[in-house]
Amino acid sequence: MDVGDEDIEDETDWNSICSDFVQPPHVVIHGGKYCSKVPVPPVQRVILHFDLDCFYAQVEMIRNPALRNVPLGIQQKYIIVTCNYVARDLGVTKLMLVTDAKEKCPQLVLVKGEDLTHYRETSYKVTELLMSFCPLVERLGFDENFMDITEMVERRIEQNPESAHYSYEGHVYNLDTSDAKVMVHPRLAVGSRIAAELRAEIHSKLGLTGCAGIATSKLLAKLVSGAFKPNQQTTLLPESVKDIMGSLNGLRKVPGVGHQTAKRLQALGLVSVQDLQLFPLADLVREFGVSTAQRLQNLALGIDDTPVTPTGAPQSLSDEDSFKKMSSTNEVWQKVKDLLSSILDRMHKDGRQPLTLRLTIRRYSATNKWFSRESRQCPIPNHIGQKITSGNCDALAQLVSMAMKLFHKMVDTNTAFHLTLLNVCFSNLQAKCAAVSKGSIASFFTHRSPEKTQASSRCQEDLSQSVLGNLRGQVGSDVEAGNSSLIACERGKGSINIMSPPTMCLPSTG
Ligand code: DCP
Ligand code: MG
Ligand code: MG
Repeated sequence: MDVGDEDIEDETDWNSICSDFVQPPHVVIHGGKYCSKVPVPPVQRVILHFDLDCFYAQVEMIRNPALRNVPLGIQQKYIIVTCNYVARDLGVTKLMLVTDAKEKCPQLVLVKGEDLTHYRETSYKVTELLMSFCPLVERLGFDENFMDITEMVERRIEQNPESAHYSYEGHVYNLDTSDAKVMVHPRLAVGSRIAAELRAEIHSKLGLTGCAGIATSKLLAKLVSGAFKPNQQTTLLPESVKDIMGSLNGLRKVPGVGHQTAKRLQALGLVSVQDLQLFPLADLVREFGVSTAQRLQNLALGIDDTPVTPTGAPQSLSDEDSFKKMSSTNEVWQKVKDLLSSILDRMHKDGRQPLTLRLTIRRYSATNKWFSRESRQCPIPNHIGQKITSGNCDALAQLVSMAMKLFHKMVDTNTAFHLTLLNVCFSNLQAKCAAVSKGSIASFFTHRSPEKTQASSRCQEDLSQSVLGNLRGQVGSDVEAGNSSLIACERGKGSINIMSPPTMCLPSTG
């Protein structure tokens, strides 16, 4: 799980190796307009990317409708992790310091967002709803889902060939849909209609609004989904791939190119997306090896053929907290106990039996602040595992003692120590029945009992959720560093901080 793997970054875990990339699209764009004589590749797949609007704020506004019309900020530690669009209109932005936000907008209403229980529940409801239309749904973080609707589109066109003549629903990237020259790609047009229907469904069933991107790959769907916000959708035509890639302001904006990779690219003199597009592949290969080099260059060209990989139930459950300084064994013991009792509750609801306990620490380091996690793990004896599953409270004391042994393996408490993060994790989750072992989100749900509000404010869920958990864990330290861009780069680090391939299956960079 270790976060040491910092090459898969951003909000995505572009973690599969792409062996057979498609060739770059042979597209010539004239002033951003489609020219019908130019050959473009046929639309092979139709991929949707959904991203909910101001997600945590929406969940809070649903829980308390009085918050709908006031500027609302969701606070974690000293940061506004998100805010509703009323607040955004008044100048508040995501990841603003609370003090700055209050200065900008004194009437800002703050709600604590450290307990992720409701966000997690709502997040899974969205995935589950989408899965009821098509099983090819892949979660990415708490508020994003990819969906491969190619078959749905084909079926619709077969059943109703007229639908292929539909125009686009919503926006078309960089094009004016009223312009007669806008080429209708039947599959994308039908895809845009399906996206609109799914968004309407999410709204009518769950009361949530969000944006969607419609394109031929995950990379492009993700890039285009935020073109118009909030509560809108945008289709990217193959003719505009070059435009959208060219519009990205720096390599870090390419999903899949994370902080570390960008640094290595910069060392080669590459800063812009175009730099990477044009860089001799052989030179890139020398630095990254063949597959990563090729993948990186393909990403820069907007090429991505990684599949939408349906998300299963989480492969592990973990919880963590970060702090400025922890330097006594007693404090560690108390924190480990708190974290364990929170995941014990979730593990019990999940119904599977964890076979492994892992403890992760982060020591203070002035030079390597973000990526210096260490962990130790041990098997959980069957009798304790069974207590966890059955909700027997005795398990807590035994697990705390196991975790403290792991702690002492890593930290010599006879000398001074300075920790900034603790994470406890149950992994190797063993299903009790076949339905769960299929690992579907739906079965994960089915086997969960109704969730109570958790007292702990630091729940973290592995799988894509660890993106946010990890990131959230960094927020406190980030405030100290005053560096919010690092927060963003940590997101993807979170997404790889898991036992099994988690989120977006675009290739990793390293
Ligand atoms: N989040 C977080 N810490 C961050 C970034 C995000 O806790 N550094 C949480 C809060 C967000 C949620 O993740 O509500 C989803 O993140 P998005 O980037 O999608 O932001 P929002 O959904 O809040 O807003 P938008 O409407 O811009 O998508
Ligand atoms: Mg969002
Ligand atoms: Mg998002």
